[in-house]
Amino acid sequence: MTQKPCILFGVPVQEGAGRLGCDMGPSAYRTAGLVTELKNLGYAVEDRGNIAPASLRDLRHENEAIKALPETVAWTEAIAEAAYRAASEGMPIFLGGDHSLSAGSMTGLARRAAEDGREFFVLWLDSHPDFHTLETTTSGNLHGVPMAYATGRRGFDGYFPKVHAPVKPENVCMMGIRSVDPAERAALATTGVTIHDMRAIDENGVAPLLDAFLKRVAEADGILHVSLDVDFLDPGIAPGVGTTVPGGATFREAHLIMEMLHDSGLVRSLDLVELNPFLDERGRTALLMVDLASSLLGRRVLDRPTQSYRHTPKVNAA
Ligand code: 4U7
Ligand code: MN
Ligand code: MN
Ligand code: MN
Repeated sequence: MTQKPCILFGVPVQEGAGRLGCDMGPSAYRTAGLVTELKNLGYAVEDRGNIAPASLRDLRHENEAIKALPETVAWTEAIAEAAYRAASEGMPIFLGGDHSLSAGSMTGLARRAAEDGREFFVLWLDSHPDFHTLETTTSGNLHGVPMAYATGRRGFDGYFPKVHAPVKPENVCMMGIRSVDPAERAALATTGVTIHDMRAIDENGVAPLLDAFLKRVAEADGILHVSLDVDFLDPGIAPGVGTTVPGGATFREAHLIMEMLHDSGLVRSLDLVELNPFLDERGRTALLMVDLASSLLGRRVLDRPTQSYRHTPKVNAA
């Protein structure tokens, strides 16, 4: 098999979330059989174990709401480095851990893409945009800031690691959004981020919305990172998360997105974040997330690709 390996990293960061328990996420994914699933799909799998944070620095910010700034910064450093290195070796899959991990994964991956001369895109599947800066967060939970940091919004300098290659807001597509704070709403209105909130999904279905984005990625000959927050899913099917928001994606909406992503051939990396096994019910959320990852990596019921949404990145312009 000439395919590049799936490279798994456990990222037991939990300091970014409002409650404890996300540190058990990597174990839950392993217990739910992720490695076996990927091997059954024909991939070589390298589980590189859990990442450890870099050393802590004494950091204080004038926004007193902020929690665990030194810890989150230390994790971001270590994750970005791992992402940067692994991106040229295979398909990195980050097993969270809370969503602050994506501050590291996105910046490390974007740096590698920039050095390789590839246009970097992100599909953000979440009920939240996670677009707060260190100034605007009122909860102080830093799992609410990674997209602002990775797109190079102001105010992270001097605290978080330097962003070598900011993600272009116009290369970001968010789906499933249904909980946005006022400061995030204002900031998003002035950026080029594409946002398909739950209403857009209700009105259109996921397929045409995702198809339009995948076409853009393919036309730019880009590479795609997928960041999947458990709370993208409806809490009825995915209770194992600290921040449940009603009215989320259904089982089939989520799977269809994964199936289309697989058929696109564009995905190079994946974050699975915010799973809190302490809040789960008999592992069902962990199992569902593993199921979704399998769909993204090519599992299908019948040997029938979703032809109408198939994108072959073009080699030569017509
Ligand atoms: B997650 C929130 F106030 N916006 O800042 C905040 F609604 O990674 C939620 O998407 C952040 O789960 C959620 O605390 C972060 C809140
Ligand atoms: Mn999130
Ligand atoms: Mn969320
Ligand atoms: Mn959350």
